[in-house]
Amino acid sequence: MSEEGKAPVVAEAHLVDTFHPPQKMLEKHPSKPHIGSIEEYQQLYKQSITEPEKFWAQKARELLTWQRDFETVRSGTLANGDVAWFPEGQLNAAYNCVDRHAFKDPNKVAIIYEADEPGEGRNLTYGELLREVSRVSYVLKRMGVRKGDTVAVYLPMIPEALIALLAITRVGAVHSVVFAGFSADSLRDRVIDGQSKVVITSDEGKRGGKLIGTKKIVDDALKQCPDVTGVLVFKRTGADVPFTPGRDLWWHEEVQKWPSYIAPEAMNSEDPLFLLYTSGSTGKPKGVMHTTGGYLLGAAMTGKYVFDIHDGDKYFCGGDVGWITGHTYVVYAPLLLGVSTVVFEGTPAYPNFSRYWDIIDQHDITQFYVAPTALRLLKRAGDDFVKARMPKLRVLGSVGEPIAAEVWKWYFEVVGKEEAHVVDTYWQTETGSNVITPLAGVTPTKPGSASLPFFGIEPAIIDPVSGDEIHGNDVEGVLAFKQPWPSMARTVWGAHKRYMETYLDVYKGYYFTGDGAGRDHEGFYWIRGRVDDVVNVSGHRLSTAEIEAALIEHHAVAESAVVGVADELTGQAVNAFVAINKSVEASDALRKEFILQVRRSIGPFAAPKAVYIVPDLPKTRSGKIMRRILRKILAGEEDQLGDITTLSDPSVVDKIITIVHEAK
Ligand code: 6R9
Repeated sequence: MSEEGKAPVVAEAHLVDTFHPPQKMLEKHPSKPHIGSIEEYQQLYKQSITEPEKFWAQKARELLTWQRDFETVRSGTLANGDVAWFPEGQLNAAYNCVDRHAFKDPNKVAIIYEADEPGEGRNLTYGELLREVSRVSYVLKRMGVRKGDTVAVYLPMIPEALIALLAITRVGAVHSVVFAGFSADSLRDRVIDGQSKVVITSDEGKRGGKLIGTKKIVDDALKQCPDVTGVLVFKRTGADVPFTPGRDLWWHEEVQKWPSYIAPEAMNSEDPLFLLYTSGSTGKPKGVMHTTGGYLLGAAMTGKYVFDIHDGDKYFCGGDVGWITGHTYVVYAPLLLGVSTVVFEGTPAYPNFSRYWDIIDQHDITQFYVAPTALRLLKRAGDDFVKARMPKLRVLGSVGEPIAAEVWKWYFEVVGKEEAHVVDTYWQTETGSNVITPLAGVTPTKPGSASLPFFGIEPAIIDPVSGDEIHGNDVEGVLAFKQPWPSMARTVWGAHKRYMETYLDVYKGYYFTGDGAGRDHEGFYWIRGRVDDVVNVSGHRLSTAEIEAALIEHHAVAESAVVGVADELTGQAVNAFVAINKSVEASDALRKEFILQVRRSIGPFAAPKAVYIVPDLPKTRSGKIMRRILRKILAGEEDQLGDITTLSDPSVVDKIITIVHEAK
């Protein structure tokens, strides 16, 4: 540990180290961080909370290009669920991400494509991006896509995914990306719920040397989507895939027919920009809706201040465009700021565990952003794989789940060589962009803490029992926000009531995150994880209810209960308890079938790591499944089950304990 990297231990009471932005990071900086000091952050933060309209109006005009200026900065309230930002303003997302940079410097690299096979990638300049986006915009129009229509995107991580998104926004349509690891059933549900008319996909995908039959999955899904009139197919591998005449079109054939420029559609600031489906604690996935002006401002602001993006930077976010991290930090933040963004098709383990570091080294990457699950995997693989020098790397971001102190330190010392600032960024699909996070080059950090609120975010720790806000420091509770911020989700598609119930009615006047959190004696925030039935596997949000619903579809399943358990590699893992129908026999084959059922119904990433076939589930007399008891049993804490006499049949507990022990 170098002296520059480490400050004296301030947080003595908590025995945690505080790390200041490393001196070497500041030395290799092309100029200096956008914000000069922690005091400057504090002053600006205060302004963003006490004079939010003044603060955001200035930032919105500085970072975005408006076709029509706004008059009102913000209207509506959290309590009413009718928040709007810059309502009279008009702008276009693709114009802001592409045109304005292409006009200034068409030869600047916009996309660095790293294909699955090393060496097979290519670069796309802003000029090329503008031409590609324009041509695809024409194709979409020709396919009948109009302003306000939804277009589903089911693509691997290739430049065409970004081109597709930008073309959709250019014509004023709404993108709804479905992660290309979702099953046909999940895709079908999202296409139907989002009312998508057109789907954009590829013949196949390629990841970690394996092929993924994306077109086939789309074909399966669309058997039950009569409203989809067109499918645009990008040829990625050249595989022989079935084509439905009148519905399917080849991307490469269509784009040739159109000119290389089309004017962007002027959109109202509050027009929807995209839907992104995410798991909640109950029922089917929610189509979280983001609007144009506010979302783009959140992306640009956090790109600029959290990652300290400067002109000429090369930004690499390892997230998939199927998740919010890919939306905001592969596509929007870097392109809004006019820098180069890496689109990485592969995995961190292919062809070996050095892949990320080789990419960073080869392309002189300045900022890298990834989930702790990948870091745990790479840390376990061994330090020998981190041979690359990575001389330009200044910022190392973490996202999606809490990062353990040992992993944080490994990231800082072994990957960053103590020359890069680690930023642990807390946020959600619904928040649109980072909300509690250090600012690179500015905020002192403590491993495991997401540190301090971003501009405009006024956090509150709430007592979950009384519902009252707990003031002061050194407190624990659930995390909520007191003020609306520009990039917050505006609704759940077609289910505004659900939006209100999930986020805004829980504690009136606050936005409820669903996470537990603590605020330490210095005002730093520590995210404790979900307080609802959401499991976080490798940074993927999964709903236990959704997995249970998938299991129930199997004819042998009478009832099931799914819980998340701590897992060394994936953070949490899914474990399922299944009570089977009397007529069937428990067997390993049946357990495999249950796993397959979840893979088929949701996607491979949701598959339970363990399935326990049990005679019955622990239930209260009113029939509520006591998942808490199952969690305790899995954690080996059978002595802490509490009072089980209120169960309808307390004897099942011992039987379940025996089954779990035998399986382990
Ligand atoms: C961006 C993203 C959101 C949930 C969130 C929380 C967890 C995200 C975190 C974190 C601890 C961090 N989470 N970032 N927990 N530290 N830095 O992941 O969005 O997929 O919607 O998940 O992820 O539990 O509520 P999303």
